[in-house]
Order: sequence, then C-alpha cells, then structure tokens
Amino acid sequence: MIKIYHIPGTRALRVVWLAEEMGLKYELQPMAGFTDPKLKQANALGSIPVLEDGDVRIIESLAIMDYLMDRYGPTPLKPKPADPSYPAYIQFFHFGECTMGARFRNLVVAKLFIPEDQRQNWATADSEKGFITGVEMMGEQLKRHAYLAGDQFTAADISCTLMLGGGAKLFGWENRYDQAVRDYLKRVTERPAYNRASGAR
Ligand SMILES: N[C@@H](CCC(=O)N[C@@H](CS)C(=O)NCC(=O)O)C(=O)O
Repeated sequence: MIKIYHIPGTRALRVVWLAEEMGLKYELQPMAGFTDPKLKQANALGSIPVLEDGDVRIIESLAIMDYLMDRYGPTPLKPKPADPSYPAYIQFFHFGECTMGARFRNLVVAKLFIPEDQRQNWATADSEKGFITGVEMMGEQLKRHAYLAGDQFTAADISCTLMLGGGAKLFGWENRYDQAVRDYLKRVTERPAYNRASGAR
C-alpha cells in the first residue's frame, strides 16, 4: 500500500493530487507537525512529503511523483520523450521545485520565521525577484497554451501550482501575477482531483 506522510498545505499536496489524478489507492499518514518523531525517523531532514511503498521510501516530492508515474503509469500526466510537449513538460516539472520551490523555501523562512529586524536582506530580495520572474516565465507560456507543457494538463502543472498557490496564499502576491497565470491557477485548482487532495486529512 502507498503511504504518504502528510501535513495539510505542504508539498505533500503534490503527491496526493497526483495520486488522485491517477486514481491510485493510498493511505495518508497524518503527522502532528514537522517535529513529529515518526517523521524524523522516516526522514532525517524532517521534511514533508515522504512516500513509503512496501520497502521503498522516497523523500523528495518530484522524485515521488516520478516514481508513482513510472511504476503505476503510463499516464498522460507524464508525456513520453517522443511527444512534442516533452521538453516543456520536463522543464516545468523541475522548475516547480528547483527554481520556484528553492526560492519559496527561503521566502517562507525569511518572511514568517526569522526575527523581524533580520528579514530584509540580500538573499530575501534575491529570492523574491527570482520567484516573481519565474511566475512571469510561466505567464509567457500560459499566454500561448492552456497548460505549462502545452494543451494538456500534466504533472508539470501539479509541480508548479503548489508554488503559485503558495505565493498567492502566504504572501498575498496574486495581484503581482499576470492575468493568464491567475486564470490558469483558478482553472487547475477547480479540478475535482485537486479538491479531493486539498481536503484530504
Ligand atoms: N525539495 C523538497 C522540499 C521539502 C520541504 O521543504 N517541505 C517543507 C513543507 S512544504 C517542509 O517539510 N518544511 C519543514 C522543514 O524542512 O523542516 C521536496 O520537494 O520534497
């Protein structure tokens, strides 16, 4: 049985959303917070998500998604290498965490956790600028296509939506997003699988 270590409103949503889109059976392991001893035992970093599937344990959200699509696919959520949408797919799939997620993490720490007098520094400003530039790059793609990889919804959309949603909800930045990005965010978060996943506890 697929087990997903879960805290609502975190990157675990990527995994649960994907599982819902694929119609996979899974079990949530609700965590009592980032200091839950069960989480530390499964992942020394104490970060969410963690996936267990029999003897398999994976602790990176995009690696978990790739694992589920490869092991339990094929699925149209992951275009084949010969598909014309594949290059954009693979770029935006990783963009969601490597470019956006890395900056998002810095911003969460800087804006919500460190003492107020230390929040404004070079690294925070750089992360904010990079995050907003990333949103603009997605906007350029979304002015031409309904989804990030092209005309079909894929795991790249799941990967990036988490960050677009996080910037909007946590920092109130939706008004800095292009209209094409706002329309897209509304469209993808109206998907039934997203709604089931975001309500999962
Ligand atoms: N690159 C990792 C990042 C995981 C991560 O930072 N998750 C956040 C929640 S969204 C977390 O666990 N933060 C608490 C911590 O790292 O202590 C992934 O994509 O899985």
